[in-house]
Amino acid sequence: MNLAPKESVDELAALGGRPLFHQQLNVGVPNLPARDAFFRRVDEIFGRRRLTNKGPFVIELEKGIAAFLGVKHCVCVSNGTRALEILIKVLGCTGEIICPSFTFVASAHALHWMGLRPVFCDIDPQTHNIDPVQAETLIGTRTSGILGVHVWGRPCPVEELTRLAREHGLTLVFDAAHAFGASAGGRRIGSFGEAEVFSFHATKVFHTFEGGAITTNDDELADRCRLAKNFGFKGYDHVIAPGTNGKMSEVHAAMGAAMLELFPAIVEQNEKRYWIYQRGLGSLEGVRLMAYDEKEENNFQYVVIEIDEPRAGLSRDEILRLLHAENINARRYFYPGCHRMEPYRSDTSVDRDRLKRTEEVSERVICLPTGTGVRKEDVEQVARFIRFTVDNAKTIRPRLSSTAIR
Ligand code: T4K
Repeated sequence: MNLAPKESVDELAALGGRPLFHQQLNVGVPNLPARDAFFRRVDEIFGRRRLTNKGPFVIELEKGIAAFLGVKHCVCVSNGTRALEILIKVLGCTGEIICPSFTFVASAHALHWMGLRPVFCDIDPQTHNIDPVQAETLIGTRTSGILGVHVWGRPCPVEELTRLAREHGLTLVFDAAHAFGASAGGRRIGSFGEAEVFSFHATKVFHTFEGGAITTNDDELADRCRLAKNFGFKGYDHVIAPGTNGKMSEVHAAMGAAMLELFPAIVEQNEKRYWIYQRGLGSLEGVRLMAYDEKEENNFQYVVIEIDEPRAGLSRDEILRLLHAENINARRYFYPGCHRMEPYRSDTSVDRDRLKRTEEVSERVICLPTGTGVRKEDVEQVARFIRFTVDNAKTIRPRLSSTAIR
């Protein structure tokens, strides 16, 4: 049982009242299949004693995902970060790669870890996706590619980036970590650029506990990724290329198989929660709820709001502090932007002026709890609570202490 909605400012947990939720309400609570759908597959794994390395569940999952996304090849990998690293290594990228700073730090780290330099590009503040106009200005003699990111599962400007890459002879890949089941121009994400990379981390709409995949229509590239994720082995003792260990295990793939069956139902539940937030917050002064494009397929896994401090009467961090006190563990992804994280912030050649919109957006964004692990009534409570804070901003603000966001 959680508490009834707040009726007065004195009841706010940040001001000494009791929290709205007894237990923490998190962003990223995993969606789960029925126990049986998972455990009967685990039983099969025990029976076969095939635990990893091209096991039947991995092969089945790769086929299932490729069919679902409408792409020729899906190569399952141990996680999304490793999948990015393998892909850019196999593609032979060198020097600099243009990518947005407004993304999860793994996008940039994967490049850095492979000895490349991420050149950070600003975003379109409306979509939070990479700005292709600025991207073009960043192309230099050392640029070998572009890494587009479909932030929040909304497609980044695929057409413009494809044109840019073609005109300048650059490699184009996409970080589609958020975009499983989403479409761009009516076509499911997964087959754009040379290849795309998904994350199947536990917090993702479709997951395999930990996991990821590279998807592509390029037969040779798929073969090379398969080799690379298994130490370069072709057959038992024939190593024909350098490689690493990026294999997905059978238990992970078993979870994936169960999740794939459930995926449409999860999206339906996500969408319901998104519309509850939309009804609760859609018209609230100073709060912009990022809309999904109804012409596209969407997975609705991220519910993102932006706080316009002058109009809301409270800053993003003040609202976050109020939410956290109520045990609503909303997140400020992707604060403060990769370029303000190490090792990139110590790189004195990074021009922060160029990344103004990234900095502005990262000061305004809040991700709200959603997904099948969060009850619809709780979503309603969260929306009502945010409305309450904005409606009472004038009274709340002077009483808020300046404790740091955790
Ligand atoms: N590119 C992009 C654009 C990405 O967003 C990501 C990952 C990647 C690449 C890399 O893919 P992977 O290598 O991860 O496959 C999380 C995830 O760890 C990360 O996968 C994700 N993006 C990112 C957006 O969010 P954290 O540090 O916030 O996650 P974590 O583990 O603290 O979980 C968040 C909350 O979820 C927890 O506070 C509680 C809840 N939770 C989490 C887990 C793992 C649960 O309730 N149960 C769980 O099992 O980064």
